[in-house]
Amino acid sequence: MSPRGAGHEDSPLVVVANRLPVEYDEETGWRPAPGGLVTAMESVLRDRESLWIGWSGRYEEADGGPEIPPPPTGAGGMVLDEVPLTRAEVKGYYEGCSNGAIWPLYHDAIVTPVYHRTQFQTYRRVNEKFARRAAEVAPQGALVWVHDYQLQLVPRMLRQLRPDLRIGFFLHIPFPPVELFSQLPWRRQILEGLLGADLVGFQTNEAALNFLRLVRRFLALQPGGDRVVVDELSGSRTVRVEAFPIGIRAQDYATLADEIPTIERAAEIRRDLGDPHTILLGVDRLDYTKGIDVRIRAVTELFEDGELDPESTVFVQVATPSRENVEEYQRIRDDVELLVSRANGDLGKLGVTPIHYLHQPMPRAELTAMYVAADVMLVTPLRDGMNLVCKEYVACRTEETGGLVLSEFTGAANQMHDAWLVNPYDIDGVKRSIMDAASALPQESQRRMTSLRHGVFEHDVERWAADFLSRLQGGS
Ligand code: ADQ
Repeated sequence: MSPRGAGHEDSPLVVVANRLPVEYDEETGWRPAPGGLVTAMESVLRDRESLWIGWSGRYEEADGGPEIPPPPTGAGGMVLDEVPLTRAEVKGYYEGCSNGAIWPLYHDAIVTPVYHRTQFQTYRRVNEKFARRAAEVAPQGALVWVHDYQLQLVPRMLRQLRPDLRIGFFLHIPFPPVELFSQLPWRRQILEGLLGADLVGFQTNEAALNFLRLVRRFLALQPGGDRVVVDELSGSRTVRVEAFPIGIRAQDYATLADEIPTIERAAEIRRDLGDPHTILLGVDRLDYTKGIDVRIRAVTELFEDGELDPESTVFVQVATPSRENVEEYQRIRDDVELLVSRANGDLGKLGVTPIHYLHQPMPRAELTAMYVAADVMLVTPLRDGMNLVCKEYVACRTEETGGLVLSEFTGAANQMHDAWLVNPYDIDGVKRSIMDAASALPQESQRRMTSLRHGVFEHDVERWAADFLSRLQGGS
């Protein structure tokens, strides 16, 4: 890999993502949108000509709607460019095709994907909108970085409109094996769409290998190593396919964790919870892929078996509301809330609540104080592209204490060998690992945490972005 930032400062950069890094609120106007992508991109967008194309979260009205100012300028002077979407487009493209079909299929079909032809037509139309917009505004010879599963057709569409651009695509979620992907009625279109890029990036090597196998199987191409040669009217073109595991701004988390108000807030959280000996913590978007139910079941059984004592251990689960218009998300919310209230009803006493459940987004500072307060972090997804929460926890453990229980089925598990790794389908195994992490000797916890922290700081998000862009620019 080339050194950070080297070799790609000169070309203008265009980011194409489903969402802009800002959203419009009728009362407060434009405000920063939640989400890690913008923080991830900030450092590479600083000091270079850049443009971000995405949807703002507001719906386009048939009559033009109320007068709303254009999005403000983003971090580092980045220009924000809004792709307007109608309510029907968001329903078909985002809620339907992206989150009802592609998201579950790419996550091991944990819930059954639902394929609707009309929703795919909307997906294609919206991808065309994004591609046309990028083609209109991208400076000559720019680098264009397209993000995620909502926009898999964009690379090819954009190449047809603007062959002068260098196009990169990064998938933030898993990419499934042949046996699963083959279900997709639009498998050819998606593979061809992605191959429109010069560089296709995944979170893990397994995902990249899955893609290469699929290209061989369904497009009859013969990848050589991480390269696929595609024949086009204008001649042949080489596409690179590689893993770029995403990281976090580790130093920012560590700095915030060490600030006095954070330390005081962490102590206050512990007091508010009744000064327990052990705090177990889960933090996720409320999504059926995250295995929130798995860890609630495991912890509940440990309380029932008497291995954990509700007088001295509490479990706090923070869940951000997510995709609330999609039916499966309403169902997982009900399931989780039923499990929590049953456990508390059966195991609690007046003044003793074994499981604290917060269904709300949380400011970064509060989340950091939670990470500082927690003795054991539970991250048990059934499948996850990477998972940033486990990296955030580790970055915040500046005293090198605490334990991480981590699902083998996260991208992060490939890097974080010193976590207590678990198969989330094996509840007894999860229970054992929770107990091992909670009762580990201080030297053992510290050995593991030191090693985990080293990895998280070494592979931070700046490095991720710089590596991707350097490769896109043509670095070897
Ligand atoms: P997500 O599925 O959203 O990301 P994750 O990587 O864990 O999952 O990121 C979640 C982010 O939301 C974290 O930064 C976390 O701090 C934040 N968050 C969670 N709960 C919160 C709360 N209650 N309040 C405020 N913030 C909260 C997708 C993929 C992942 C991949 C990332 C990045 O599914 O596999 O790691 O993109 O590529």
